[in-house]
Amino acid sequence: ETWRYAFEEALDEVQGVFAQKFKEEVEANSDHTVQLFPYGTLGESADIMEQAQSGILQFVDQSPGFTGSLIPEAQVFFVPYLLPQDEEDLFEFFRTSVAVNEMFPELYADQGLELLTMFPEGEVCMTTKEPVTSPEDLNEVKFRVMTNPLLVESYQAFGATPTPLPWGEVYGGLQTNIIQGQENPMFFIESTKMYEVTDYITCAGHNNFTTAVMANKDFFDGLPDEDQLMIESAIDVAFEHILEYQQGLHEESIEKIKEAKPEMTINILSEEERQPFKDAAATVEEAFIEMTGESGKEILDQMKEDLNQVTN
Ligand code: 6CS
Repeated sequence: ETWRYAFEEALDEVQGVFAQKFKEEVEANSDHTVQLFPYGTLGESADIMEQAQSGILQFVDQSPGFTGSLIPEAQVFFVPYLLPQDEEDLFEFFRTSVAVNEMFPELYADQGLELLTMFPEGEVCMTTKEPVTSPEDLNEVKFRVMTNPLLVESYQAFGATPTPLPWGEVYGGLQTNIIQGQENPMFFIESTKMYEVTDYITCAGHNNFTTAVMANKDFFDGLPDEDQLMIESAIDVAFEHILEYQQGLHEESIEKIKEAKPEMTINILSEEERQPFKDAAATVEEAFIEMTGESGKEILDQMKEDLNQVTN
């Protein structure tokens, strides 16, 4: 049988590298084949999610940045400064988190999705046309965010004018000055040439990009046990592979950006400069609880407990 798997990035970007490893494992350990659909081949992120929910696709990678409208609790990944900056702690969190591995699967299941894994894609940095060292510098900056209300809340708290847009409109939007900023992990800033349409990169350490891979639930539930187990172990292999793949990727991407555009300014904010951004996080956390109620609060509390386990 051929299974169809779509994701939000190119084949040689992080989601694509994960998908290729998954495909390789499935094909080595079963008679099934996996057909990969990189970003753009089947539409935007929202389109591939619909296709996965309706069963046209068996597998989909959609980031919580876009899943927030479907599963509001998934927006927890946009509470600033919640995830640790230390890579080992972060990786261990995704491996062991009760919220990620036990609670979120139930919420995805309610939407007809079997959540297979969540993994980090790297520290998120801002790219803008003017320098940013404080929230004041974001004043009047139309800042593109993925389409979820909490991210809008975040950038409002950071002082900007948040503009939710699908990925496909970002490069052109920056080029034509409809927007003046966006955020993404360094590898993605490099691979999508964001440095061509912005002049400053600012890292405030406020988040790490999280993504999620899922299967259509009816499809998954209908599989024999041996196939389900085979898929789960292919996911485990791809998960460890993608963490290893990302070691040093942030720094390598910075080098490539500097090579492509020597005049690009890359600024890592100091602790002092980060403080006002950190102060804004409390408002965002409150907004998250307001939006998601008891269920969101439970997830947030569990996540904090899970984070405590890995950072202590
Ligand atoms: O910003 C975005 O919309 C995109 N960023 C990444 C790192 N992956 C896919 C997503 O569409």
